[in-house]
Amino acid sequence: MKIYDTPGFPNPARIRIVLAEKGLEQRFEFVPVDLIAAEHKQAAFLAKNPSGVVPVLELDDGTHIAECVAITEYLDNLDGAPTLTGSTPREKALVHMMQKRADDWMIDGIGIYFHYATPGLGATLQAYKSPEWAGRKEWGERQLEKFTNGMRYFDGVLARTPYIAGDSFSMADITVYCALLHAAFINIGVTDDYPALKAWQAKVAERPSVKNRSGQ
Ligand SMILES: N[C@@H](CCC(=O)N[C@@H](CS)C(=O)NCC(=O)O)C(=O)O
Repeated sequence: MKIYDTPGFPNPARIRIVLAEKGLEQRFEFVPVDLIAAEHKQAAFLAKNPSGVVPVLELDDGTHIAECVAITEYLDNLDGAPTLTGSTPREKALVHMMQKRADDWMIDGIGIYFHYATPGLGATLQAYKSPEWAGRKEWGERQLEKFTNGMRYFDGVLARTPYIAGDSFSMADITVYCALLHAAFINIGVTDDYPALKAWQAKVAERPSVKNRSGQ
């Protein structure tokens, strides 16, 4: 099986952490995609994922699975412990609820801010993101507000529970952690205003799957 991704980028990191958590890395070949050159916006890649984003999982029968949540579900059901998407109906529901918040508020929030309110990944890719329009930067800035509100929300959650969706580390933790990686890349750190989030971030950073993952 193959994973098309771009080492060092936040959404690819989500899947690399999942693979490391489950001890599945050796079963996959990583195929690099050049985001800066907009390789993911060309026909060959769009045939694999019409959304034009990485990562994409390619199964041995040629099936392509895009979207980190879908890829994580596949990997979680494939093999290996621990479970990252919940075991009981209650756990599964809580993981997915938190995952949706982590996606919308955190990883998409910071990603859209980066691409719309800053020069993003440079001129070649920006041409594919959005043509110039008056409200573009303001809309990007709004996404930063959403991300900041998300940090406040998750700080409150983590003041009450050890992990985002309760007692166990899950894909929602991985998503929030990778959103914070993206934020750190553009010099937006977790300040002392968010003590529980900051302590959780330091704890997650020490997990072998995070610390020693491939493609950093
Ligand atoms: N919802 C997607 C998001 C994937 C995503 O945005 N990936 C980024 C890399 S971190 C990307 O490909 N960005 C290129 C672009 O937006 O043009 C997922 O869960 O896989």
